[in-house]
Amino acid sequence: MSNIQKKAFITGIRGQDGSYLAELLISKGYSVSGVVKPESDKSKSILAGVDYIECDLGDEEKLALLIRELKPDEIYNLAGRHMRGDSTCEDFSINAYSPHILLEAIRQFAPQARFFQAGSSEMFGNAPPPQNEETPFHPVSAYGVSKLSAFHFGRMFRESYGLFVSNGILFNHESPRRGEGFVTRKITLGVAEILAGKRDTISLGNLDAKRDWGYAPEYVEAMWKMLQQPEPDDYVIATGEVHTVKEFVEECFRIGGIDNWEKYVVIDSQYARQSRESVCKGNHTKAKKNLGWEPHVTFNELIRIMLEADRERMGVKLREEK
Ligand code: F7E
Repeated sequence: MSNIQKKAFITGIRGQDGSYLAELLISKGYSVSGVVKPESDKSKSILAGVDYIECDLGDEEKLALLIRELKPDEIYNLAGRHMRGDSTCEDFSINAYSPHILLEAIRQFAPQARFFQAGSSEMFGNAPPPQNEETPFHPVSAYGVSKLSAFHFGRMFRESYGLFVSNGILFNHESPRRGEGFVTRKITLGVAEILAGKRDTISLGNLDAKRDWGYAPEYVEAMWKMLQQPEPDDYVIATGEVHTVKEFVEECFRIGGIDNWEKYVVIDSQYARQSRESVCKGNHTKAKKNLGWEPHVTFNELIRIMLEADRERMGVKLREEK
């Protein structure tokens, strides 16, 4: 990097990915700013050296002003709303339309900026696995449709206006910072609480659901790499390995040293998805070839990292692996 400090701007900076990315960029010498919801808890996930700016992602004027004043070198759009059964028009708009607002502001006020858009494997939906960048999208959820709209806005600004826009098509990625409503964290936290004697069971939806789960800090590294390329492009970021929720549960209880996991797991239909679930398994060959990116943390290591962190939060240690 040259002596001039690069400026990065991140939406969703307090989320799992945003916080890891901010840490990565600070370690690389960037000045980092990011938007947070005006009404959000000010004490949550504060990182030294980051400038947190209150701005609603639907506020076109303020976003444009921020881009005009900051003139960031790199913009990472990680903000998103998880849309399950009870999602709203506002959720859809945050996922689908805020990228358009940002891109329009970049076009007008910072056309040299490089833009990363966080897409999702849910854009593939029913497309047969394994999916790569050539696989036709076939979303089967409102969330997938919203993310696909953002993807196309990105491509459109790249092709029509020559902006540097790269889309990451991110498969599930987890960490100790994952929200507690996601299945992986629900399981690791649940097992840690069982071990600490704070609960007796974990209630889950569908144990047969399959996911391609990777480790979030590696996925934010891929985002950064995309914006360091000579040309913008779109990349699948995935492990290429699929596991069931049941396998995650079994492995988590095993690492925790608890036999007979079935005794502790309750199936509760309120946690099952209403619609048919798709199977996503990503092929990251292009990312490996162009970005030199590949995942290193295995399924087993991911679970151990997450369980260890949840155990530590409860002040109890995990047994050593034989
Ligand atoms: O579900 C099954 C559930 O909620 C994973 C987001 O990052 O990845 C994430 O979305 C699987 C599903 O994540 C429970 O049916 C079973 O098959 O952890 P999740 P998600 O919906 O895959 C995609 C790629 C994104 O882009 C999203 O932003 O686990 N499952 N039992 C359960 N899921 C939950 N939440 N709770 C259960 O009790």
